[in-house]
Amino acid sequence: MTNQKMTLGEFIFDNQSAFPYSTGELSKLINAIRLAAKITNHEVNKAGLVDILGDAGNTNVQGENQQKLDVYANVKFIQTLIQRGIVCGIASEEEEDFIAVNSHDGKNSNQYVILIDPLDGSSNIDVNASVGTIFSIYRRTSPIGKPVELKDFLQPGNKQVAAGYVMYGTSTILVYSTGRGVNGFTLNPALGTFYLSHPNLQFPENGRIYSVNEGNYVHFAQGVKDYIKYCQREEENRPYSSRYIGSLVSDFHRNLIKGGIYMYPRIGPRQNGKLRLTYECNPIAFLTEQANGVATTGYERILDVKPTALHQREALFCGSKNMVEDLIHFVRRDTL
Ligand code: P6P
Repeated sequence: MTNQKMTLGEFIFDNQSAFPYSTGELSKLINAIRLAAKITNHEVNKAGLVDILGDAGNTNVQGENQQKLDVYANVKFIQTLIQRGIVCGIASEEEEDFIAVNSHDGKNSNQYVILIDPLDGSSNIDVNASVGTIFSIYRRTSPIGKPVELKDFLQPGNKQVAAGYVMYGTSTILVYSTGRGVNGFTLNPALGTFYLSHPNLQFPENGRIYSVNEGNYVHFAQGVKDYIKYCQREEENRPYSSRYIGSLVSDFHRNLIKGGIYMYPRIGPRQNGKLRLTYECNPIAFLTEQANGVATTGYERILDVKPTALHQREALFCGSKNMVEDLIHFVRRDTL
C-alpha cells in the first residue's frame, strides 16, 4: 500500500499490520516502544493512587526536578529497548550520556539508535494533565561496535527513519511515522492492544489556535510579538484562540487534529529556546512535515539544523502550513 488514506476497516490489529510501513528491525523497535508505552501508561494512570506522585528528590542533567514518573518511564523504556536487543545505542533526556547497547550476538551490530524524552511535560503529572513520551530513530552511520555520538546521535533531523510520540491523556495514543505519512493508534486498555484510530493524520493548512507561553511575552523577539498581536487582532478569521497546556505532546496533538501553531521561541536567558533539538524538536518536526505542516526555528527548517550536542536547545515553531508561514513572515520582516 502506498501513502493512501488508510481506513479502519483495513486493519485488524496485529503486530505487523498495525505498523505497515516498518520492516523487520524497525517493526520490532516500534513494537518495543509500544510495550514500554503500555507499561508506562499503567503507572501514569494510577499515579494519583499510589505514592508515585511528586518529586523523585533529585534533578536530571537539565537541572530539572525529576518527578518519580520521569525516572520510572526512563527506566522502563531503556530496559525494554535493551531487552529487545534492537538498537546499538539509546540517548535520553534523563541521561547525561548515551547508553551503548550490545547486540545479542555480542558484536554490537544493531543498526538503529533511538533518542527519547521518556516523559515530556512531567510537571503536569501532579495536576492530572496529559503528558507524553517522544522518540526519534536513526540508522547508525558508524561501523558496527560501540556507537559514536557525533556520527550516530548528532545526525540532522532530516536523516530520521522514524519518529513519534505516546500521549497519556484521556486515552493513550501512539502517533508515529516511518516516512510515509502519520498514523495514530489508540490503546484499548482492556485488551492491551493498539488500534488504528487516526489513519493518515494531516495538519489542516489553516488553523485557529496558537499555543505559546505568553508569560514569556516580554522576552520574545519583536517579530514573534508582532505575530502574536496579529493572532489577537479583530479581523477576518481572527482573533484566533490561545490554547497552551504546557505539555508539548498535548499541545502538538491538539493542533495536529484541529489546526494550529505551537511556538517555543528563544527567550531572554534561553537564547536557544527551551526545547531540546534531538529528542523534542526533531521528532516533532519530522511528524509535522509528514503531516504536511511546517516546522522551523524561525530562520531555518528544524530538520536541517546540524546538532552539535546531545542536549542542545532550539527554538520551535510548528504546525499548520499557512500559520507557520505567517510567523516566518513576521520574524523575517523584523530581522531585515
Ligand atoms: P514552559 C515541558 O517541560 C516542556 O518541555 C514541553 O513539554 C512544554 O511545551 C514546555 O516545556 C513548557 O515550558 O516554559 O511554558 O512551562
